Amino acid sequence: MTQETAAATTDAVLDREETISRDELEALQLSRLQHTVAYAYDRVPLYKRKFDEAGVHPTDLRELSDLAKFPFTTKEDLRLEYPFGMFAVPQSEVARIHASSGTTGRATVVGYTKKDLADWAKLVARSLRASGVRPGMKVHNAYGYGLFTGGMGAHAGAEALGCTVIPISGGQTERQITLIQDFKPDAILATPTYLLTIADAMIKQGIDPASTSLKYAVLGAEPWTEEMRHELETIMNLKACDIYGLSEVMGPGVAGEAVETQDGSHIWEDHFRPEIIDAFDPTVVLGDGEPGELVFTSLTKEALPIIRYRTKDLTRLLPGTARPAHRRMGRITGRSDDMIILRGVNLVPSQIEEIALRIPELSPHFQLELTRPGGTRMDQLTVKIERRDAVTIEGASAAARVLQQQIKIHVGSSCTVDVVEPGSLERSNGKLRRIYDMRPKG
Ligand code: DLL
Repeated sequence: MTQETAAATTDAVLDREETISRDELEALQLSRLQHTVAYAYDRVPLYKRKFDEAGVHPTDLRELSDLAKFPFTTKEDLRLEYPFGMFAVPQSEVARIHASSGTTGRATVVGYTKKDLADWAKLVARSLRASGVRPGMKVHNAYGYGLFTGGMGAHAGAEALGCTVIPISGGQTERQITLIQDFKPDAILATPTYLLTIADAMIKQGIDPASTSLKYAVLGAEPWTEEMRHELETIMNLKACDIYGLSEVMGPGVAGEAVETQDGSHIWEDHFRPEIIDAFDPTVVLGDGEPGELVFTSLTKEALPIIRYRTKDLTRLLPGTARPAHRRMGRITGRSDDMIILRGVNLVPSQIEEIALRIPELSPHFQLELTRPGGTRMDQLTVKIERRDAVTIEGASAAARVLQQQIKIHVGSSCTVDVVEPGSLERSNGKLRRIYDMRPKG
């Protein structure tokens, strides 16, 4: 697609950086990257130490591919430098702090200067606009507010775009439904599984989720599939687009999907330089189109510059379409640390979602239980999945057999499928936990 047609497919005024050529973008990336590595080296002792140990210096970065010479940054680095060791500015210049929940260890803390917050809001605004949201629209923001970057990040972006923001946060689903009915928002921002919870609760109240005022949903913070998009768009009668991001790199809005193409999120490459590496041999940087682990380097951040951050998210880079200069990312198929290795076969929850949603008797509500039955050393996977409301017990057991076979064919794992009553599995309030690992520890 040429730049002119890309701009013509949208009625919105785009940022200049959204319409520049790839050459211009890469020149901008190089100068920003050179600045960022020098800035990080000069201001953050951890980067100085790591660069020195690796025998690289910021002046070695002469072209974009030189980035591969620099060491990676991991979540562990942020944890070791807890809380503020990786900040590149004095605390008095830090305008806001966010943190990850720290369910798997110490929280990771991230900080923003005033300029970082303005850039973040601009990129979320850009993402929302790409997904169909326009100034003047009412936006129901159901991402959690607080230390999680979702709520406040999405909020600031919607405000910057010129929307009327309804800051409901996550949870209190009944209240969400009342406000959707009374305030008549045009767009909803939520995790895909929480939107499903809302739709489900509407149906229980006798409200048709397709009858609301909602026309756009901008969904992220957890993996979701094309099948889930189809499910949500159908039951809610809206357009659902992806938004991607992570706290360590910024928060939501690192990448956003265009509603006219719905073909994956465009990474806003004027602010972030992405790479894909082999998750098992990180020295190998893979080419566009090849699947691997996503790595980001920030290009403009002041409080927390981040160099080659290993996201653990598995995806691939694709050429830009609706925003030609900005590469897209394929769907996140999963996280390398969410991968179940079952008798030598790798499996991520999205694979189950994809297969299950093609079976009409089965709902998108499922969880994966890993056990090691007594006396054996064999891991056992049980897929617990709710049947759809109108399905009979016989229909459900036939569907269970189909799911089991399909998982065997497409994933290569043998598992048990347990089709359960509608409404019996835990519902999402935000990021949904899919995996329940009940294997003995150690
Ligand atoms: O989840 C930021 C965010 C908030 C993104 C709201 C989008 C919307 P963290 O809590 O740091 O930040 O979690 C980041 O969530 O590494 C991915 O594994 C996952 N993730 C985020 N967006 C997507 C997405 C926020 N669109 C981690 N698709 C990331 C798949 C996603 N996974």
